Amino acid sequence: SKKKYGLLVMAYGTPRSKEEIEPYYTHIRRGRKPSEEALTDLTERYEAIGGISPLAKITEDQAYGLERYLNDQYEDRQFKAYLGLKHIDPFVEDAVQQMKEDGIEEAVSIVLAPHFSTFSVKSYNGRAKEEAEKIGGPVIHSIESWYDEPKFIQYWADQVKQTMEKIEDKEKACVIFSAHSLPERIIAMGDPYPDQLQETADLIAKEAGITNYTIGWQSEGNTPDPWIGPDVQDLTRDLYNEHRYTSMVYCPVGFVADHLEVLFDNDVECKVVTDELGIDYYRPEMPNAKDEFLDCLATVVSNKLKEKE
Ligand code: FEC
Repeated sequence: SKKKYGLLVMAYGTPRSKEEIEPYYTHIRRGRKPSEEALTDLTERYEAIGGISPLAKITEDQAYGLERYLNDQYEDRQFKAYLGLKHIDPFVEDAVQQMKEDGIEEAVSIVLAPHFSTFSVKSYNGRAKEEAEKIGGPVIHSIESWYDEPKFIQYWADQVKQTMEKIEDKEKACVIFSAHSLPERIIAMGDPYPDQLQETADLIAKEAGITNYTIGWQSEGNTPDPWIGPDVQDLTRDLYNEHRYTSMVYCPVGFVADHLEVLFDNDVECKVVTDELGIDYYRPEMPNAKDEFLDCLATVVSNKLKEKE
């Protein structure tokens, strides 16, 4: 019979109802309740994108879609997907416990975010391994990053090319590749996150044949520490002032799904700036659970398994 193999898919998580916004936000803030004002602000952002984020469903479709792609590919083993979320149940630890209960001895883990950082990928993988050690759970082979996977680059290059076809004056269009900002102190800690975003941007630009592009940061948190910049909104104004671009193309390549940080921070907030400048706003489609993307993730996982065998 086929060997049972755990597939731990980790992602950020999102509130599934209005009632879940407060506990979710409290978890993000490491147990500190948000102020009434901050909670209202966040609730209004969810309302602006339709009440609740589409992320919960997309994350599930990605996890179970990836499981299906891997099971089609392998004859000797049966993958079983376990969803482990960072800020809402099922938490990363719940998924590890479930794997143990199901008798899984070995697993591979992937985070649904392409770039490594101590604040994101390292913390997901750390939580999974810590729980596994604590309960004598499965051996977990963790994928650290996949920002340069050729199928990932190809996905975005295709999206950029398709978007460029809609733009008449291509010389006057600029692409902004962005990721979630993080506190600046990660740079002093030698975190590879900013360099990985730059490399993703360079690879996509080369493949898509574009030269007007740059990287930027978005969605920075509401804390007193300095965050990595330039923020995509400020960057839009600076690029316009310097080059008089007439179209801006936003590629939030640090994310893989339609969610608040894209549907609000790009589609509402960046759009306010392009409207104010009187220029065109474009935001290519996110990978979500598209076939090309599930195939990309399956390649990342099978490369990891080949590497250790
Ligand atoms: O519900 C949705 O549709 C959106 C889900 C969502 C994703 C996401 C991705 C990332 N975050 C990262 C880091 C931080 C840091 C802080 C922070 C704060 C928030 C808040 C919400 C939120 N994040 Fe998030 N993030 C998403 C949602 N994030 C809501 C709280 C309100 C706000 O500040 O807007 C600051 C924490 C603090 O206060 O100390 C840091 C990173 C990613 C991308 C990687 C990943 O997906 O893991 C990094 C999706």
